[in-house]
Amino acid sequence: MPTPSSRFLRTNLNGFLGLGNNNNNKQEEARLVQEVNLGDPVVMINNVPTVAQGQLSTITLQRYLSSLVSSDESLREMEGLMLSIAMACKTISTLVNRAGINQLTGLETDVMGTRSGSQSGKGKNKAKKNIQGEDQKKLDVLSNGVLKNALKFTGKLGLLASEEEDEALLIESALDSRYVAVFDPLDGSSNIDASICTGTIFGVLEDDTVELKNEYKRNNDDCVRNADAECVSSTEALLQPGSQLAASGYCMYSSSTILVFTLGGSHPVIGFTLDPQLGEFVLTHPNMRVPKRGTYYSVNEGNSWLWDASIRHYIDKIKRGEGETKKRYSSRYVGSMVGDVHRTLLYGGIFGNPGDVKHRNGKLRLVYECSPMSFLVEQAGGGSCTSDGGSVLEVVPESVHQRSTCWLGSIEDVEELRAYLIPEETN
Ligand code: FBP
Repeated sequence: MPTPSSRFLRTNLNGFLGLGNNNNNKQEEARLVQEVNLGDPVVMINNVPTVAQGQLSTITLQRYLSSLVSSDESLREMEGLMLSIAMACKTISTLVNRAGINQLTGLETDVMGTRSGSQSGKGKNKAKKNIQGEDQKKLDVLSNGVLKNALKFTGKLGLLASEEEDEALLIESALDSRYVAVFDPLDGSSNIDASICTGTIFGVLEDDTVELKNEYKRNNDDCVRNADAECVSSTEALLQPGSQLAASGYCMYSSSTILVFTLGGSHPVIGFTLDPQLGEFVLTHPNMRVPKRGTYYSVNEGNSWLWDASIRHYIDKIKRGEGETKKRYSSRYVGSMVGDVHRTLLYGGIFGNPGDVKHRNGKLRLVYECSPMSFLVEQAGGGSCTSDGGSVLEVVPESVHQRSTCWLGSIEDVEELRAYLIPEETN
């Protein structure tokens, strides 16, 4: 991981700390350069990094993770995975920021006609679609490539699934690794050409992956390959309920680039902001907790006429201030799950993609959108449920790209909603 040059830090830290150029300050500056780069292990209380006021941003992601590993060696592989995910998110952040400059907006297309040898040679551009029939944006495909390769090269993953890959991919060089990963490389990409916030969502599952090896062996040490000669897999290793996640998170590309994740168990939900000067993710949110109750609801009301009556009733009540708090709720909806969930994590309230008579299971995908985000929000003290009031984290996926309804946010708001979703007799 590239570290900022000490000359860069010297010039900037002097200004940042108002240090002159005499010797004592040089020692102070050298101590801080050391501290920012690697520095002493971070003081952790219950796995929450605890630093003096104003010192947060001296803790880089690398330093936080190496401190975790120094007290828990079993996290070594996860450290490598998270650093690679962070590196990929930095790259995607640059691609997104420069999309207009580098002509990376718009759809990924196939030139039709030339392939079928038309005389004119001038083929018609046709939008490429992913397996769900959605048009792929150029940045969907690019981000997918960046994250896929970053994860592959860790050597710590045997299998991965992405919104932009038709099938799960087996990583031949790491068949006996401990982890498998799922991700949505650029969520909310329908907003990308308007430079509205988008994000990357990821989840890491543990799996003995013996099955992977067996599948490979069954194919005479080979596998079925896709057009890019990658190994596709039909294994069930990825079809685990969200409650089995070992880690999950997102990276939001907006006015800031913010990486938020949890390693589950007794680990907090933690946030790092990309410092464009240092080129490093630095700690800004050491222990994210969703407020117990909020005053915002975040859902695409354009579909309200198609919703189940119970959902329309709930939204109507909280809008009018006739809900449990008697406070009137305001609507906030970006249309990018990462942006809407990040705001809900910080300010409270409830976000949902409820499904409706036309799309029973809503628009979001269970394995790499709903499960990782519900795992994160529940780890931060919030709640989540499906539109029938059940637990998102207990839904066992039947396929990698299956859709699921999904609500998440402040625990009291989710509980209030569930009272509308679950008929009286079962309450
Ligand atoms: P993708 O871009 O990953 O397909 O994301 C789906 C998404 O854009 C979510 O980010 C967002 O919450 C939802 O769809 C918006 O759905 P709708 O258009 O129904 O409001």
